[in-house]
Amino acid sequence: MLEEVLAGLRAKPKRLSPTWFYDELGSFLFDAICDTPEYYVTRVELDIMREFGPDIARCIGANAALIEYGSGASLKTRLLLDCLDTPAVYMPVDIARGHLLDAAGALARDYPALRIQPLCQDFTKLFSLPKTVESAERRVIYFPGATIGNFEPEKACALLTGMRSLIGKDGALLIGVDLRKDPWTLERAYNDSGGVTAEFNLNALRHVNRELGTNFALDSFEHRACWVEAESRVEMNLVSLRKQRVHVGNEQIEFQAGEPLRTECCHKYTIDGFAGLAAHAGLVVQDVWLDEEEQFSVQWLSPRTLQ
Ligand code: AVJ
Repeated sequence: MLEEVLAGLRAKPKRLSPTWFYDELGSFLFDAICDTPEYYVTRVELDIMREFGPDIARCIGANAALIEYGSGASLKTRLLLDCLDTPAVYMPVDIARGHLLDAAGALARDYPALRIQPLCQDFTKLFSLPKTVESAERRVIYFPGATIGNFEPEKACALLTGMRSLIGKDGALLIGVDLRKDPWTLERAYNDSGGVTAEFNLNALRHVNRELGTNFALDSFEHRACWVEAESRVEMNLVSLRKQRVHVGNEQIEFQAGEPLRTECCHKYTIDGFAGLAAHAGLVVQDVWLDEEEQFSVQWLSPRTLQ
């Protein structure tokens, strides 16, 4: 962890991985972001799942193994499970063990007939599947929440390629992709007026301080999120309010006044742009479900087959 953080802080511009947002307080703050009027992402995706759940379930079919990447609280999963025809097994994959097991436990209580097999794992790293999942009629990966947007296009492509090999030729991928829209809506979504996103962003420093014994002063950094057209993404930064030094391991990291530390990139796609990315990963978009205003998309992909 220390080495990874140090590498990011030595880089130019300085970076910190978005995974640092998610300690217990961070997960709570993220849920609070989802309740702000400005953050449309979760609300709109839930609307789509509510409206098209039965259609999506038909695509998935009966007896499928459902593998969810970055499962978190599994709220959208419930909407899906409610529509599914006898799923063979549900495998939530998440790096936060406590959160993963809590969510799995709650699901087990509400879906007593469902076989649940949680896996505590960083989904960006390779992993193998247990027999129950391997032997299901088909494997479907569910990757909701626009999390794919957190990866630079090249990394996103590598991740999709890994998913394709995990599902095999009969499998499929159900993925939530946030769409490009006017900059005002995008910037507002990451700068809510209640300051919840700012708290969430700063919490990454609190988390790093606790885990690595660093001494980031939370009051000398400021949240800034802005739309960067050339990269088609919202960039979240913590801007140093003064010239300062931070102890990290055995090093002193210097920040200039006004220097940004980038904590997250949220790439936004056009429908065609995402189809292009998927094609690079050997996947074909078969179906796209949208909300009325076309803010967000839930997409159904399958491996390209050679005829
Ligand atoms: C959970 C990664 C999809 O990128 O919109 C929300 C995280 N960051 N507000 C996103 C987030 C700031 C969110 N994802």
